Amino acid sequence: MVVHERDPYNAEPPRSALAGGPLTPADTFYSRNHGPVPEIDAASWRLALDGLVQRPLLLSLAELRERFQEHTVAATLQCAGNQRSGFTEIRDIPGEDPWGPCATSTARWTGVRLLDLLTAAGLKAGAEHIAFAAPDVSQLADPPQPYGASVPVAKAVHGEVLLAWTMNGAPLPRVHGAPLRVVVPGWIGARSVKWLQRITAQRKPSGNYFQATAYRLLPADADPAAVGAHEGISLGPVALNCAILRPDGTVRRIAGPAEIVGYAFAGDDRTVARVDVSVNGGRTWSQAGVDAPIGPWTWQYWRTTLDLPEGEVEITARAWDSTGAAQPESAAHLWNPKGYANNSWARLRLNCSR
Ligand code: MTE
Ligand code: MO
Repeated sequence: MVVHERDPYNAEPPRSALAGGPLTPADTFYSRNHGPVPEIDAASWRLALDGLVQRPLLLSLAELRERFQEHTVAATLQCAGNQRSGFTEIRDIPGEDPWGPCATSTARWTGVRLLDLLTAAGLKAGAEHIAFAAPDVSQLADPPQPYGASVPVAKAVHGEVLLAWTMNGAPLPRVHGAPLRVVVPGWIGARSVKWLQRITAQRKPSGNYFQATAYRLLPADADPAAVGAHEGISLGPVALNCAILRPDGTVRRIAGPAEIVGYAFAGDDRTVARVDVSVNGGRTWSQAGVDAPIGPWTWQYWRTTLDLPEGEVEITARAWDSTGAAQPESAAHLWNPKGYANNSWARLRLNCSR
């Protein structure tokens, strides 16, 4: 893993580790933490569901599993800070890790539908947002506070939003949120709250620092230390993006035909419709083959074989989604003070010898 920070633990896999296929093993899956990883005793743990509901719930893991039907959803998680390193090349972003293109991974998650819990509890009129609360206290929040987030009811009651205890068929690892985490497919990873303890139906989005202040897109000239809560654009659905996974740029290449492989992720309920690849800095492009997603909520792999010229080579890739939207060319006009949502064209520099 490429470790950006040990405490809190923040790490992404190398490109080559993701190149193998669309499901990411748990020990290769990126880790994004804002505080210490809590150790929760699953036997005494309880999940509370309260707020604007007719029948509040308090459930043990066993009760959750007994009362509700189990569902499995393959979903890609992606941090809003994925590809931030493309921004820091333009202008420094103090206090934020320079994530490369691998702050994203895909797993099959098994658990219960948030929809089914909300149906059992019965939403009251006025419930517009579903807030999630966890116990891990982040010293990076202002003021320091446990992690939290929310999604609008319209997303919460889509059947794909899970409360999961299993990842790729094995118990959810502690670092990924055991005993129970939220999985909000197609939305930025920040909404998929780990170590879930409490779900609250409420009128307004969560007031938690990580919903109200962080994970918002601020204008380039804003001072993130000075802006108040609720400024900027709250991030939800992931923006269309792609990355080159193979070759990975770490080994010297021989010029000539090479298979180029990557992922593209359309976010929310869109799919990837086309990926173009260039090995001459965008003078000419060729269309890559795009794999079908392994489920409606996952990234898609693409591949093509192109002749790598001798010398300095820049491989460039750009994707289109099912609505016809394309990735922007440059990160320069996307730059924002917290460094979120850099979905500009993927670029990889290589040196090829004869
Ligand atoms: N949940 C809690 N309780 N604490 C956190 O720090 N980080 C969020 C989200 N859920 C976080 C959390 C962010 S920003 C991301 S991108 C994903 O978890 C990362 O999930 P992973 O570490 O399992 O890859
Ligand atoms: Mo994130």
